[in-house]
Amino acid sequence: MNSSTLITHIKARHIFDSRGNPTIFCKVTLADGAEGCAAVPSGASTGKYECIELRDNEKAYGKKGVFKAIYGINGLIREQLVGKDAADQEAIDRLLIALDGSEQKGTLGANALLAVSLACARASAAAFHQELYRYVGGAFACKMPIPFMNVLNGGRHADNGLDIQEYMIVPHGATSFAGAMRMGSEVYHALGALLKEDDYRTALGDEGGYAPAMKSDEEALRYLVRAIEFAGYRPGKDVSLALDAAASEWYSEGKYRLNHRGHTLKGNELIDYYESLCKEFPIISLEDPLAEDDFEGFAAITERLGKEVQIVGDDLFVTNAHRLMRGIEERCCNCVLIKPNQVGTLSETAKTIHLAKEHGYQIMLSHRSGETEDSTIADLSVAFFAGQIKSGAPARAERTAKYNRLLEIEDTLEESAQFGTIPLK
Ligand code: 2PG
Ligand code: MG
Repeated sequence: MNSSTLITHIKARHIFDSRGNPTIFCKVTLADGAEGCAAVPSGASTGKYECIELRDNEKAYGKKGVFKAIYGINGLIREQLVGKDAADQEAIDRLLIALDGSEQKGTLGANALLAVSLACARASAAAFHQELYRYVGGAFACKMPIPFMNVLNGGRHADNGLDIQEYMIVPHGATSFAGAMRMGSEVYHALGALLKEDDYRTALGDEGGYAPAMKSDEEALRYLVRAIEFAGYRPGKDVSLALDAAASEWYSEGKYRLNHRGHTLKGNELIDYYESLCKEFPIISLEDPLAEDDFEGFAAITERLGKEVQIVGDDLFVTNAHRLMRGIEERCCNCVLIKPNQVGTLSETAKTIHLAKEHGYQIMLSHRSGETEDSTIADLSVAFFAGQIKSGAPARAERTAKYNRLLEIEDTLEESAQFGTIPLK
């Protein structure tokens, strides 16, 4: 036990996220005066197996207040955690889980638990005078992730009628994180210019990407390829494409209803459709191509496309080690999306990552569509040697907070920094 890292105070209050909804900000103070703060994000296309985000469900803030969750932190959690060692992350997280006592963390709220869990890690890192990525990842944490930038928004993140939620560019041809950001930002602006030229609106969606009312997924993808070329890069060589279909949103009674296409598809027809998109466009990664309960469909698409294309489980796994274990057994996906707020504590996030790595899965750290200026996922991507991160477009402060933090880490690492590689295609 290290007496300087004992928790002396915990204080939570509410702040606003990028969609203008309340969320939790928490500060943990230790015996030596070190402090750590964390703010939690919030999703829109939330998986039904995610841990529960506790909201007040009262008139104020359109039922989205977080006062109950804050009350839990400033009451029971503070009472039980003061005097405990913030450097013992496992023990802190175990205690938080026990205090909540429910399967999906709906008693105190996964939002409350995560705010405290991350603030403890940050406070302890500060007490040891270490950067968070070093504190969590150790001396060899030097691998910079490839950014997956969502430059065209659809689905629940925009009101343009596009079925696919995220159209991402992946500048894997760069040799450094800074170089990848340059490519991504140039392509993003090229896309804006092309859309403007064709009289498409250039208003932005929730994740900072453009949200034009396009006729089809194919048209959106054609624009992305043109934007890559217009910016002077080679599609598929310097910059490739990735999609997050968020297909749970389309699923009902065994079928997938794609509003834009105006028809309903069976799982195998949807896989045919993805296969044709991957043939026509330089797509290297497909996230949530099928719905969260469709393990069979995920196994089928992984078998059919998984050697060439990364198949990412988000709503399917919800950063949960048990769900991932089932996916491993049933051969679903080859990459796991990691969102700490889906599971509620840093220790459980780490456990899922380690399980994924043991079984040869790739991992991608991820933001949520409702974000804050907190940049913890940037540090975690380096700490866990993730090699991949998605944090929206290279625009809007809540998105760039993560990218800018990674630029800072790369700059600090100097020669030791290594840039991620894409294992497929
Ligand atoms: C996703 C996320 C983040 P949301 O589906 O991957 O891009 O969206 O936070 O709305 O669940
Ligand atoms: Mg997703």
